[in-house]
Amino acid sequence: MVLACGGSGSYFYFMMVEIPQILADKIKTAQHVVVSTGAGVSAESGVPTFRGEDGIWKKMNPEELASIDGFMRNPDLVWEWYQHRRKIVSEVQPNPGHFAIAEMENLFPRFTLITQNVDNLHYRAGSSEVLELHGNITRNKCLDCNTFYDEEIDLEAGLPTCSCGGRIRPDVVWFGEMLPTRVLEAAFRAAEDADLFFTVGTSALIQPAASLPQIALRSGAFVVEVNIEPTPMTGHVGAFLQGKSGEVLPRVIEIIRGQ
Ligand code: BJW
Ligand code: ZN
Repeated sequence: MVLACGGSGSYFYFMMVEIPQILADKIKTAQHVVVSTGAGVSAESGVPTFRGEDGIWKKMNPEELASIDGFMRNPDLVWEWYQHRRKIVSEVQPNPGHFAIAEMENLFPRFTLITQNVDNLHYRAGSSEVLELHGNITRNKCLDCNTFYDEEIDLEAGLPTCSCGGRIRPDVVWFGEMLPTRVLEAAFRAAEDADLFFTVGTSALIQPAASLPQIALRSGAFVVEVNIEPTPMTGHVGAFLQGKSGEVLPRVIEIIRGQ
């Protein structure tokens, strides 16, 4: 809500986060709360989102950078891009949205956090368990034998290879690739079981992540969307809280705490 007040011909605008009463009531009785996040939750930390005017895919081609075919064609380019993004995520800090979500896990009988983000910021904010649907940019794995490698990559030493001879790649999920089965199954189960489901900072376009709030809706959950702008989910949710997650979610915490 935008509140305008003024005097002597000048106006000052204050953004206020208005939490509808129905959501405040759901919050008080919720048994299993699920939060599912996308790139928007990290935008206020300075991590670029993918779509929209300033999104990564405005300047970069997802088929070249986020697909196995692109990696096989030009591994140097893909590695350089991931090393660049690793530098970004290592230099930024979690924001009040991440911290509010981390706090939520102590405030409900059951809580599940699901993210499409690979930036590790939920863990850095203190969340204890995160269902990372699209992997984690801080890890690497072998393309052939799936061995994980935690060591830092130095591209000046050449492209990294596994002891089996296979190519090492970032442990993230590219287009056309299956999501990690156990993580995805756990996310589906949580969406089916949730009675209050928050979808935060995602354009709700990428499957299968985009189907999670729909599953929650079909299973009877109250679904809340937090986003700076409407998405294909907006017309279906119980409440749309338009605003930055770093401002809206701390307000939700105040409601949970009864303030
Ligand atoms: C704020 C904010 C603030 C800003 N506060 N909000 C046809 C052909 C081929 C494939 C498909 C097809 N149809 C469907 C598919 C499947 C495909 C898909 O969904 N494609 C779509 C294009 C339709 N999906 C897949 O391929 C997945 N695998 C799969 O389905 O396997 C089975 C299968 C295989 C083959 C065929 C069919 C089925 C895998 C998807 C992997 C996605 N990978 C990426 C890259 C990860 C690695 C990396 O980071 O490098 O994941 S792409 C990118 O998009 C990244 C994200 O996790 C993902 C979602 O983006 P997200 O988080 O929603 O970000 P944005 O930027 O889109 O939105 C940000 C939002 O925040 C906006 O709404 C803003 O308004 C908002 N915002 N600031 C609150 N401060
Ligand atoms: Zn290997």
